[in-house]
Amino acid sequence: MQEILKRIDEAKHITVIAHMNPDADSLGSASAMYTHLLRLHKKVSFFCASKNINQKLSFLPWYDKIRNSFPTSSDLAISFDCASSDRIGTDLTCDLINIDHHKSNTNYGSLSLVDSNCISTTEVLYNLFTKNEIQINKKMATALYAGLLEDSGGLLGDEVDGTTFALVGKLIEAGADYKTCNQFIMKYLTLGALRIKGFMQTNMQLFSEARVAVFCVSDDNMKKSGAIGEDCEYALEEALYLPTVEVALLLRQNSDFSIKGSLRSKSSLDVSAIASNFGGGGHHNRAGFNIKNSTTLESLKVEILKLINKEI
Ligand SMILES: [Mn+2]
Repeated sequence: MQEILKRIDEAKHITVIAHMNPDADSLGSASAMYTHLLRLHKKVSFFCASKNINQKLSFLPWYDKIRNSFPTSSDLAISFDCASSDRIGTDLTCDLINIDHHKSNTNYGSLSLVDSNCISTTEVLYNLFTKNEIQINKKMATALYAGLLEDSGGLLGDEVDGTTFALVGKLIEAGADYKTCNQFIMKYLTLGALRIKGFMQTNMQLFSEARVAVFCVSDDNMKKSGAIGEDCEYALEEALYLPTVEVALLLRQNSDFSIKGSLRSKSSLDVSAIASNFGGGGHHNRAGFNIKNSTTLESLKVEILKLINKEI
């Protein structure tokens, strides 16, 4: 931790990085650090390789500063919530610090701060700040709470315990605008998100005595609904509400015909192990992967179902 603060102290132009298709945890962590770095009078940039960033996160401080080109004059970069360096979406030449909470983190970068006991990367960052007597202001508290809220599944996830609620209390004490976070992250849906959710629920397939739910979404389905990738997660996660369903799988085709896979589990099945077969990773109950070579949704589905069936 001391080494991280020392590198920050020495750097002149620092770029905070959120992963591609960023969620509230990645953006919230980067946003909180951005605020802190400005207080240190550093030159700061906010990078995310994705062009279309979820509008529901537009309430986060410094959202309007996010750029998809990496600044050449940056001498230090800090990535947040990126389990592997390819989640960054660009090759870096400057020094890199990796702050994360994924068990599967590959410890890339010249310095890593990875704590898989934390529910969110914002919790890792909260600990870094408080252990080093760095004061958390309102903007930082809001951004940190946003990541905690999303990664804990709206504080309903299995890994939520008293420590989580204690942290919520501390962030609210520090001035977190939790009502805005709750509204935007938990209750905001675009028309595209609603339409793709309805499509996915209608076309959900069940396998293995309804213990496995599968969704296949083509690029055409995405275009017709007007949804973005993250919008497919609502139906995926709600499939676990069915008492019999232990694992849910989503295979979504991108416009370049690559395939994004997402997995959710509510049983002992570790979906990050399944995702690692395809070069991905994540958490025990939440994981993903990307496949670039040309394979069909159908053949990939069959292959993954075989792997899942071996484990359940
Ligand atoms: Mn996270």
